[in-house]
Amino acid sequence: MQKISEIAAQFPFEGEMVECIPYGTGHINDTYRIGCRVKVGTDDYSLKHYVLQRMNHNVFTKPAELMENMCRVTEWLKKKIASYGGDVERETLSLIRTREGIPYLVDSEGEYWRAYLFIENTTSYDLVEKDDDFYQSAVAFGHFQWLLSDYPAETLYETIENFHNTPDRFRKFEEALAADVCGRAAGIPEEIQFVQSRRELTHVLTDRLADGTLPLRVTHNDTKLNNVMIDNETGKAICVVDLDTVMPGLSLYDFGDSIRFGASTAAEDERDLEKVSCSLHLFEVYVKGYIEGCAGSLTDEELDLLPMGAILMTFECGIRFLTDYLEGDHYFKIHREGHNLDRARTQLKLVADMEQKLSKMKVIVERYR
Ligand code: ADP
Ligand code: GN1
Ligand code: MG
Repeated sequence: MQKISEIAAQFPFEGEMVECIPYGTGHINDTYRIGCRVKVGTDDYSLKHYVLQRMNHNVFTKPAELMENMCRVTEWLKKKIASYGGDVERETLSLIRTREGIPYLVDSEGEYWRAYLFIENTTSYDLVEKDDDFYQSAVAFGHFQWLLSDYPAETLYETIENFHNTPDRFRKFEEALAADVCGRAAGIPEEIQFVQSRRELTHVLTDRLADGTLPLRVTHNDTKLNNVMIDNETGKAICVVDLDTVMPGLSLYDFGDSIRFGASTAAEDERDLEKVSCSLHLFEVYVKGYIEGCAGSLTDEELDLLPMGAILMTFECGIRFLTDYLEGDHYFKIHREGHNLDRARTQLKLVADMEQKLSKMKVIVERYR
C-alpha cells in the first residue's frame, strides 16, 4: 500500500487516495483499483476510481513500444468514437499520463506502471453467465476490428514477436520438452503425444497469411471475455480493454481466442475434464455477434476459416500452457501447483471436442454470412 501510494502520487489523480484493491483475474499484469476522495461541495465528497497497473516486463520486453502502440490506437479509437457521438471516456481506455506527461512510469526498482480512468458500473466476466453477455462481447470485438480496419497495420510495433505464430509456439514447446528443466515431461506422455501428433495443424493460418489468402489487420490478440467491460445497467459491452497485444494480426486470432475461452462449458482451469466441451450454442451466439460487429469487413476466406481459427487458437494456447508448465511456470501467473497443466488439459480437451464438431461449426457460420 505504501509503495502503491508512492506510485499513485506520480499520476495526476484527483483528490486523496483512500483505497487500493487488487483487481481482476488476468494472468499477466498486476492490476489495482485506486479510489480517491474528491471534494464536491463544502462538506461533500465523492469517490473517483482509477486503474493502476504494473506491467509485466518479463512478458512485455519492449514497454516503450507497447505504450506507443497503445497511445496511437486509443487516440485513433477516440476520434472514431467521437465521430459517431459515442462516449470517448467509456468506450475505449483513457490513459492517464504521469505528472511529467509520460504515458508510463518506471519506478526505482525498474518496474513499469501505467494508469487509466476506471470505467465505472461495468463488469468483466470469467465465464459466460448469460448468452447475451457473450453476444455483446462478440459485437464489441467485431466493432473494435471494424474501427481499426483502416488503420495502417504496418505502422504498429510487433510488441511480442511471433505472438500468434503457432508453428513457432510448437517449436518452443519442442525445445522446452527437450530441455525438460523441471523433469516434468515423464508425467505427461498423453499431452505430449496429443500435441506432437498435430504438428501439421499448426501451419493452417500462417501458411494462408504468407500466401496472401488472409489479410493482415490490426487485431487485439487477447480477446478473452474478461477483456470486455459490460455495462451493469444496459447490459451492453461498452469497452474492449487489455490493449497490450494490439498489433498486426489475423481476424481469426481474435475470433478463435474468444471461442476458446468463452464457448467452453467450463473454466479455463477446470480440473474435471468431463465438464469441458465447446458449446455449439455459444459458438453460434458468438459467430452472430462477431459477424455483425465486423459489419461486412471480413473476406470470404476469413469467414470460411472461422471454425479453424477457433481450433487453432485453442491448440496454441494449450501448447503455451504446457510449455510454461515444462519450463517451470515463468510466464502465466499460477495460483496452485500444476495450474498450467490443468489449463493445458482443458485446452487440449476443447481441441479434441472441436475437431469432432468442425462440420457443425461450419454449418453455423453459413447461417450468418
Ligand atoms: P491482464 O493483462 O492481467 O489481463 P487487464 O488489462 O485485462 O490485465 O486488467 C485486468 C482486469 O481489470 C480486466 O479484466 C478488467 O476487469 C479490469 N480493468 C482493466 N482496465 C479497466 C478499466 N479501465 N476500467 C475498469 N476495469 C478495468
Ligand atoms: C493471457 O493477460 P490475460 O490474462 O488477458 C495471455 C493470453 C492468453 C491468456 C490465457 C500477453 O491473457 O495470450 O491467451 O492469458 N496474454 C499474454 O488465458 O500472453
Ligand atoms: Mg486481461
